[in-house]
Amino acid sequence: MTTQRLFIASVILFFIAVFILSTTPAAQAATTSCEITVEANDAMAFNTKSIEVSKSCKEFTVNLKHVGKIAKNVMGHNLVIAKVSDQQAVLDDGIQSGAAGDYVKAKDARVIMATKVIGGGETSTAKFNVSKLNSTDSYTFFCSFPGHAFMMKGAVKLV
Ligand SMILES: [Cu+2]
Repeated sequence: MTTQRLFIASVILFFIAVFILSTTPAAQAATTSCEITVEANDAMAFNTKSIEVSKSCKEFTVNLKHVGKIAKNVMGHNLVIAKVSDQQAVLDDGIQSGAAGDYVKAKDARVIMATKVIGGGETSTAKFNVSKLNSTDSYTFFCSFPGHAFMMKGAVKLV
C-alpha cells in the first residue's frame, strides 16, 4: 500500500513538474536555440524564409533535411550562408565545382557555412561561429544547386 501511494505521489509530482517547466520563462528561453532544422522538398523550396541567429550563441548549427523523394543529382539541395553581396559570386564559382564539390568552391572564404548537397530522405548538418556575422552586413541563405537559388533563398538575421 505504501509503495502504491509513493508511486501515485511521484506520478503526480512528475506532472506538476512538467506543468511548471512548460510555463516558466526558462522554457521559453530554451526556444532561443543555437540550432535550426530547415526542410527542403521536391518542389524546390525551403520551409522557411528566414533563419534567426541569436547573438548569444557562440556556434550555430543548421540541420538540412530533404523531405522529398527525388535523388540528389536531379533535385539535390544544400544550404549555404553568405553575405547578400557575395551570393552571386558564390553561386557562379559553385557551379564550376560541380556536383562532386557540392556546388561550392573549395575553401571559399565568402562562404560562412555550407551543408553537403543531399537528395530525398537525406540530412546534412553544418555549423559556424556566430562571430562571423556582424550587425552591419546583410546575410542570406540559399541552395547552390544550379538554378535553385532564385526559389530557394531567405534571410539570415543576427538577433
Ligand atoms: Cu536546391
